[in-house]
Amino acid sequence: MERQRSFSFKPSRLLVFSFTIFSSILFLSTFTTWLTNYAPSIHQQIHLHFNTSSSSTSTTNTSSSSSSSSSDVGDGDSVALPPLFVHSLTKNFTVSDAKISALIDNRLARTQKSFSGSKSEPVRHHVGASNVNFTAMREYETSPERVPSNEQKKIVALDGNTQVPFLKKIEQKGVEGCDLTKGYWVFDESYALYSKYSCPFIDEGFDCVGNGRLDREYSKWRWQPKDCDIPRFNATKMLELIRGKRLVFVGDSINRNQWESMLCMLLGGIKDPSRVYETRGRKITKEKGNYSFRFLDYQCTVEYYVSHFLVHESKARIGQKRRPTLRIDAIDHGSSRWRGADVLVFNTAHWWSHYKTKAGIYYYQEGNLVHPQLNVSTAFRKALTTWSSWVDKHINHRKTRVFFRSSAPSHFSGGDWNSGGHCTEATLPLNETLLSTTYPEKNMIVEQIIKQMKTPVTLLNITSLSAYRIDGHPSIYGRKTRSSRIQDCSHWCLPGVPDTWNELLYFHLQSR
Ligand SMILES: *[C@@H]1O[C@H](CO)[C@@H](O)[C@H](O)[C@H]1NC(C)=O
Ligand SMILES: *[C@@H]1O[C@H](CO)[C@@H](O)[C@H](O)[C@H]1NC(C)=O
Ligand SMILES: *[C@@H]1O[C@H](CO)[C@@H](O)[C@H](O)[C@H]1NC(C)=O
Ligand SMILES: *[C@@H]1O[C@H](CO)[C@@H](O)[C@H](O)[C@H]1NC(C)=O
Ligand SMILES: *[C@@H]1O[C@H](CO)[C@@H](O)[C@H](O)[C@H]1NC(C)=O
Ligand SMILES: *[C@@H]1O[C@H](CO)[C@@H](O)[C@H](O)[C@H]1NC(C)=O
Ligand SMILES: *[C@@H]1O[C@H](CO)[C@@H](O)[C@H](O)[C@H]1NC(C)=O
Ligand SMILES: *[C@@H]1O[C@H](CO)[C@@H](O)[C@H](O)[C@H]1NC(C)=O
Ligand SMILES: CC(=O)N[C@H]1CO[C@H](CO)[C@@H](O)[C@@H]1O
Repeated sequence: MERQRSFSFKPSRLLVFSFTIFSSILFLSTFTTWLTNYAPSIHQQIHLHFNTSSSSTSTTNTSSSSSSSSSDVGDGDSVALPPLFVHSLTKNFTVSDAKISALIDNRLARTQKSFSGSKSEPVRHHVGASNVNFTAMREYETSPERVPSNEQKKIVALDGNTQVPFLKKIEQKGVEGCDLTKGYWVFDESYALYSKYSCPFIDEGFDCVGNGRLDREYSKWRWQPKDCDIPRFNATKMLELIRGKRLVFVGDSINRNQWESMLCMLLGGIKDPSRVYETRGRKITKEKGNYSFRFLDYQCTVEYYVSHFLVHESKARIGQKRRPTLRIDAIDHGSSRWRGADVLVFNTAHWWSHYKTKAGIYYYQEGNLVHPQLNVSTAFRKALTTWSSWVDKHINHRKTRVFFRSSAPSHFSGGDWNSGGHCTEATLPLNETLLSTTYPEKNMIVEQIIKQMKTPVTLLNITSLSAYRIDGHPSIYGRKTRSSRIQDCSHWCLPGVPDTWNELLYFHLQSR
């Protein structure tokens, strides 16, 4: 009875029925139009990937990437460099979750092959034309939370030859007293944590993909400490940790690098990106050094203040002229904006160079005295002492967690940053034997000063682990208009190495 009644076509039901049909059609056609509009970028993507693989033939010569370049990439489907979104943006398009997991499996299997170095026959896959659920793919691509299960992950050792199935569940090994700085980089297909396409905050200098860099391996290495595991970054958890708080980065452009990475990583935990904005509507550029991004859903801000030296850049009359000096006895005047932060991440290092400090000649100033000459180490120590006194005086360590990030290594070979130094040929991390073993003196000074402070300061000791990552710099991909004469082997592509620094920061914040 009931059933019969429900199937009878009353006029009102007919109306509802036709309306449903109509809106479905409307939705479908809108959707189709939308997809059609996406088409140009699809082709560009596929084109890029085609070039990627062929270019790796000529530029890399390692066991891992040469094997990938031997594979057939004729259908535009990338073998070694597989960001998922490439496959997802196809015009013909049905929705099926089963196909997605098949695609991911497939993709992982292929990548494993390409990195095992044992594959000799060309691989011919037509995954590029697969039909996928776009929503699901985007989520996979952009959200750090969506990880393929552990069974699907593989570890590839640095040399690319040994391959260890990663079958065990990630169990948190004991982290008490674990030295996070000792370990190795493992190739992990489930990284990067975000992409250029999911994060609008990457500025030109770090946007290697946007500037034409074709290889992607550099964004897929995960730092594995020898004696413990660090948890994968969980954006939701991190946002919970800083709910209602101010997370503030203060330092040079390498800290801006890390800050932008943090913005991108956190965005993975936000459903509506329009609820993340710069409080004064500023766009990130190299020049302005003053940003505060608000995450409305968590009532927190993630801020960056430029300060090359942490102390005050000033001017003084020397002879006839007013010349720039550095007040190593006075904190940066921007410091009023650092106060009241809940998490502070400082750094300074790169600007303390012969070149940028006028060789220390009539540059460093204390009170009215401009030192005729002072060596960098002495000046650096004095400046950091000024910084440490400021922190001890103005920071309430019960409210604020203070970090100091150790210096990040540069990788110029054949010259310096301003004399033809380069790093563009590197697409894989350095092998242990090639690491420079000299530990920077500035880090030792930082360490000594932190030890004497009243305020507990956590050293984010990223120097040694980053030293492997010669492959992580923008090199010639630090700007849209490429010039091979000046390369950037100091900053880092995003996504990339600074994401790891932030995972360490997350680890420290979380495990208090
Ligand atoms: C690549 O490596 C092979 C063997 O290691 C070597 O013979 C060849 O010269 C290298 N090619 C380039 C371009 O470096
Ligand atoms: C889907 O697209 C692929 C490649 O673009 C093509 O080979 C295939 O025929 C298309 N299928 C349909 C049903 O349009
Ligand atoms: C597509 O994927 C999303 C995310 O997993 C899911 O919510 C949605 O139901 C899927 N759509 C269909 C029609 O399966
Ligand atoms: C991330 O953290 C949130 C909140 O604690 C939790 O619900 C979620 O399961 C976590 N995601 C992963 C992948 O662990
Ligand atoms: C590092 O490189 C050297 C020389 O190329 C090689 O002999 C050594 O096996 C490599 N070590 C590792 C851990 O790959
Ligand atoms: C940072 O890590 C490196 C590598 O383990 C170590 O040699 C150095 O002493 C550490 N520095 C500090 C201040 O802990
Ligand atoms: C940062 O912003 C404040 C307030 O808008 C301004 O007074 C200050 O000069 C800015 N500092 C820099 C380095 O842009
Ligand atoms: C800098 O000066 C100090 C004290 O005069 C001296 O001990 C140190 O060796 C000097 N460092 C350099 C790099 O010249
Ligand atoms: C940017 C770039 O290298 N583009 C090349 C991609 O590959 C095609 C065909 O191999 C070349 O014609 C493009 O110049």
